Amino acid sequence: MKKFKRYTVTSALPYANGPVHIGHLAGVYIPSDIYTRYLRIKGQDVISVCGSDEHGVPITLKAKKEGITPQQVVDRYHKIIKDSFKEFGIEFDIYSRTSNKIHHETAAEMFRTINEKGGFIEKTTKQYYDTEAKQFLADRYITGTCPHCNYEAAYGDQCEKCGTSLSATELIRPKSAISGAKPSLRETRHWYLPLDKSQAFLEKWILEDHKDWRPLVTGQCKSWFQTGLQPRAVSRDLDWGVPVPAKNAEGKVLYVWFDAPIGYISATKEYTPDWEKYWKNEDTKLVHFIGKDNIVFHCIIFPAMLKSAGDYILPENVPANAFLNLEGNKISTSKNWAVWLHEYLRDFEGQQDALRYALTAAAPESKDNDFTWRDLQAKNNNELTAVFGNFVNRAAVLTQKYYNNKVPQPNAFNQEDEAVFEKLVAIKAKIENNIENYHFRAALKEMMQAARIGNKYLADSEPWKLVKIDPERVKTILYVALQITATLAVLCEPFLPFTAVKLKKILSTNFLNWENAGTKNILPTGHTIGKAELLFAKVEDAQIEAQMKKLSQAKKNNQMENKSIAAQKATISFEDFSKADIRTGTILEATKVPKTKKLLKLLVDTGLDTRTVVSGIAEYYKPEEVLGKKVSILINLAPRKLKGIESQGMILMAEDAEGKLIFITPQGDAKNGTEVN
Ligand code: B3M
Ligand code: ZN
Repeated sequence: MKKFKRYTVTSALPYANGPVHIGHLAGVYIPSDIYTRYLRIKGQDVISVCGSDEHGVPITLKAKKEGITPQQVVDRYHKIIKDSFKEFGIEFDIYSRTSNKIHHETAAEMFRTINEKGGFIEKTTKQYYDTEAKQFLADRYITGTCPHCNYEAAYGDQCEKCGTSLSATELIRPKSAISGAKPSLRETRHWYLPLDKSQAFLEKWILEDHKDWRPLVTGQCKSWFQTGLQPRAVSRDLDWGVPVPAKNAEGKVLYVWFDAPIGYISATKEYTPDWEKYWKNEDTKLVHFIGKDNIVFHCIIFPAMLKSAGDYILPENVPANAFLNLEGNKISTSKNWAVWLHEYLRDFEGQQDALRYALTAAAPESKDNDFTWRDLQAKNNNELTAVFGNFVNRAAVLTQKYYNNKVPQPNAFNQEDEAVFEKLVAIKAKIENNIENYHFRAALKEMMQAARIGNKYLADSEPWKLVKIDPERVKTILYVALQITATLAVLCEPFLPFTAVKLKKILSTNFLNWENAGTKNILPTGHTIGKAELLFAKVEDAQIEAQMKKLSQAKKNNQMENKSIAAQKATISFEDFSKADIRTGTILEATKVPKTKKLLKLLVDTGLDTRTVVSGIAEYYKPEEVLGKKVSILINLAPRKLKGIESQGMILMAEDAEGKLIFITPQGDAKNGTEVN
């Protein structure tokens, strides 16, 4: 393995169109913070850079909706996000923002460099234009029905329901997000990054040279490669963003995903004039912390940009996480189904480490995972408080009581004592190995194991009983216990930074470091420790109940909203209705459509014939569950191709408040082919 001299650690730039929630924390910011804190303690040269992503259509849309300027939107959220990170102990060396001058200059320069090297192609294509609003409709300015899963509110760049990345012209029934009008196509000229030309290089670099990347990451890259990389537009017709620095580029800005990752570089520039060593030196290890929805941008597009710009290093690893759910449901900003960091900090004052602990333990490192409030309470009360806190408190209080706060002189260590030290050394090595390989959950478990060992050591040896019978042995026991607490103060720092500070204060030390952690004399005999104080506060039932109440309120509001969304559609005539030919039928065969999450291919007996229908129900039904099912089927819907399969009809489904699809099954024994009127 290559030895690196320094580290550049980046964390995905949060969009400044809303506050940060626990999904962001668990997926990106806590892991990157653990990693960089660890490297700093080990004395490595490391910078951790981040900042607000202040361009892109979601921001201009929000501004429009609220009747304020995009700058006002980003100013508001930049402050909330920056302050809450700081209060939560996410320790960036710099938290910048992409509306900064230095970023505009850096992004423009990168564009110019690539352009001068002939790294772009220019193409004129037809794009949607809103004649009422008199503007082109980039990305989220356009919505419509997803051609893959039929979701009606898909965006021009992506369907959030099935995750497919789209181009606006693929949408069925496109609609302007500004005026609601049906857009028309107009010619426009843009710059494209010819990713197809980088495919061979990227494939080798990812699939051969970086076999150690997470399967989640490599898997997504592979599927992009299989489809074949396509040239990707890096400019947009918008008035919010970095103006394209080229001739004939009036009214055009850089695509947000072109400028945002350059934000890592501009942040570094803002941090130090010596920035080049963090971006252009082969001895620097570049690591991108991101969520799984950002994989293609960090593993394919940004590396292709860096490579065409020349002399930049590429990431050594991109440890992307899957998603964190909340109480069994997908976190959703629009449904307010989330735990917002700034609100947590207000509701759980001084309890940052409780959330850091719970989120690290539940980190979605290989697949989506769930966060529950009861779990946070249990982890805080039964593990942090009852094990870690209890142990430290006993050790400190007994030292105070028996030895006037001084670390006692130990006698010879017995087997148990030696075993404790051996275990601490092993734990420290496992933590190192796990963190260096981005296994933060496992690393956290090991750290907690050290606390468990301490707690058990005191519980088993019962110095409070022994003190009357064998005071000499008690000296050794407390000496050992104090060495464990001091080691814990070091080992817990990457995960529980607030606890580490408190613990160092209790131990009254400023000389602990990663090197001496786990040794037999990290805390020397005669050293005077400080006053014992409680490391963790309990999370009370009332706190949890208040949060659950908030969530159930959000659920109620959504149901009300859902009802209003499902309000009656425009009146149609009887003729209109009778055009629809709906029959009862039976599902004869069902198979999953390969490489999709949502689609089942069904063979349906309609009474008239048997035909193939592709249905977006795979998330709720396994093929074997729908075999033999009686259904209602619309049979005269114009056939259309889904994933290359011609679908000849539509199975009628109801969608409940949670989005689950339910079959409309005829009651009684309707023969196949019976008309539904
Ligand atoms: N702002 C998207 C996101 O939060 C985006 C990340 C940019 S990283 C360069 O998912
Ligand atoms: Zn879709």
